[in-house]
Amino acid sequence: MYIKKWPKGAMIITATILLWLKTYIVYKTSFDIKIENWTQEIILFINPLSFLLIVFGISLFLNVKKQKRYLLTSSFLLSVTLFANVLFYRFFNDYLTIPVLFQTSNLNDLGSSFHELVKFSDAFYFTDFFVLLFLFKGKANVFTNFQASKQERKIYFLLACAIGFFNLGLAEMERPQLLTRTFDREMLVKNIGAFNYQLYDVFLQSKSSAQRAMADGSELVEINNYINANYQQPNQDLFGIAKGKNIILISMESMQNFVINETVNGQEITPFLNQFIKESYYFDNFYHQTGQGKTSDSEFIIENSLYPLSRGAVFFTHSGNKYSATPEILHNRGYYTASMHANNKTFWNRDIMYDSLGYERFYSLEDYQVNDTNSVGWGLKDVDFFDQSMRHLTEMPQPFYVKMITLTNHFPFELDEQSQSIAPYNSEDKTVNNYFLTVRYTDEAIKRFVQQLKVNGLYENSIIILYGDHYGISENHNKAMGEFLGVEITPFESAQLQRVPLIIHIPGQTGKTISTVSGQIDVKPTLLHLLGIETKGNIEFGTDLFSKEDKDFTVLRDGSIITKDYLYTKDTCYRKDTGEPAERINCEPYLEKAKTGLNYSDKIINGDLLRFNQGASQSNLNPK
Ligand code: GP9
Ligand code: MN
Repeated sequence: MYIKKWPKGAMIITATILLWLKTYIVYKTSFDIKIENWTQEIILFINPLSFLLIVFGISLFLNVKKQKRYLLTSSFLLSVTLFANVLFYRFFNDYLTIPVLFQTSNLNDLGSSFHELVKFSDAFYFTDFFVLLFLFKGKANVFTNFQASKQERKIYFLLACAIGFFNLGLAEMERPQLLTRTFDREMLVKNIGAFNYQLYDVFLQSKSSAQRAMADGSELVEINNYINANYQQPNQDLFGIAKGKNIILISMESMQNFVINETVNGQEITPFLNQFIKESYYFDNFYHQTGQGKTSDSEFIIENSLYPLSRGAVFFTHSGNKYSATPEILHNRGYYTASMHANNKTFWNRDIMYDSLGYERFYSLEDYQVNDTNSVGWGLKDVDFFDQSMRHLTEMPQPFYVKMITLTNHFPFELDEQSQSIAPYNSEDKTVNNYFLTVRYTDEAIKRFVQQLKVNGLYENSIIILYGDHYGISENHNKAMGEFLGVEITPFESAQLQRVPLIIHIPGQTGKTISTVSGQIDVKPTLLHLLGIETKGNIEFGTDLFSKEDKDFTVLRDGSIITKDYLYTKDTCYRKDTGEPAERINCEPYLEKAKTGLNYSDKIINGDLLRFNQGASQSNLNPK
């Protein structure tokens, strides 16, 4: 059979076109990339091209024999990278970063979630590779062997770079300062493409490693000035009101604020919390500020009053740093400190990080009896978790500071039928439907726990702080969420949905709802002041929530800003009362402040700057 050979160079072009088109199809089908105009669509379409041309172009330097092997291998590896991003996105609604890749212990534990994520049809993600394999190795070998001349290579790479610069130029027009403000991975992928993004991430990783090596304490002067300028006086009526009391901090998995005082099919979703907030301080404008580190980020923010990182989980990337976290401060003041969470102790690198945070004891999976009947989804059910934890609580020395992390209300929100006490929501979205069931279940578990605290005589001498760790319903579920809430989920609504409940119960205090705009970053100074510990001089980015000074400003990790009257997200300033876009100038004053705060916090973490600050903070002093 005579096969007509394709022109020289066709090999690279075929490999490029196949992967290029696939990448674009994956963008459109597997990621939720919002496109607002034609320029953005063009950017999205062309953004894989220059990268692929350059990578595949390397084959022009190889001898004829090695070219095919090189093209096949690189095409396969790039497809794997893309597919890994697809899987990661399904679960986290976010793109991969190198630090996250090394969190293999977490990936192992994904367990039940993993089955939900990988489908048989996923083999389609490699179609282009099989086509390439067939063209290269099959009988139909249509390619001419070709050794490029110096001149040809020059023209080729000049062209590839020109396409790259054209792409960057368009992107810079659409999104000024794209590379300097990388809080938002979606923007990056949308503008420079999934592959360049991954490359850029390698650059960021090396930069952060270099930062620690180069740091000396001098940056702290400037940071301290910023922090002192933002310090807020404690409320004297409440300062020290909880002195010597036990602290029970409960992290409520994926608990968003919209479920509070809300019903599904006419039934309350959180009947207990709705009661409990009446006898507690309840903050209904409180935002989570987590990034890729999810639960661990929330723990980090709450106990350090520092922002988490914009990529990766601090618990992994900087667990060896020096911190001055709440458990350490309280331990130095005679408290017994423990964390309780019925999951593998290595998940989120907790076993290592907890030492740096000052925990004396971590009650992890091995301290709980977990079997088929008392577990569901991610592991031990919340009711059993609290039951078993109670035994540890009653035996430990007082005063104690204990953090308890719930788990049942975790994606994909599985729950056995006997434990369901309300009917699911009725929409096309299974995740949203089931979310209410597990929230309702966790509410019940907390109710029983509080009853047990009373029975065991711990209720009256303990401060109970409940907070939602991060969102549970991602933007993948906007349609069903929109139905439930009766509004269209715009970027404005999405940002508002990042509110999580914060409930502080102080024995003897009557309840009050506080609507100040605030975030997880504010919990540490608030708690320390309640305990009568001064925080002036501490390196913390939050402020006391009970302070009488004006606050009403919070920053999310993606750079979104919420103030009393305005909300800034995805490069747009909105009026809060109407949700309509407002003049950018209204948000402008906060933008600079937010950026400075996030940058300083990053500097502290990347440079491990607190190691230069030993003994400086008052609250860290050991009074003994
Ligand atoms: C795992 C639990 C859940 O230990 O904290 O983690 P998440 O996926 O929510 O970060
Ligand atoms: Mn979580």
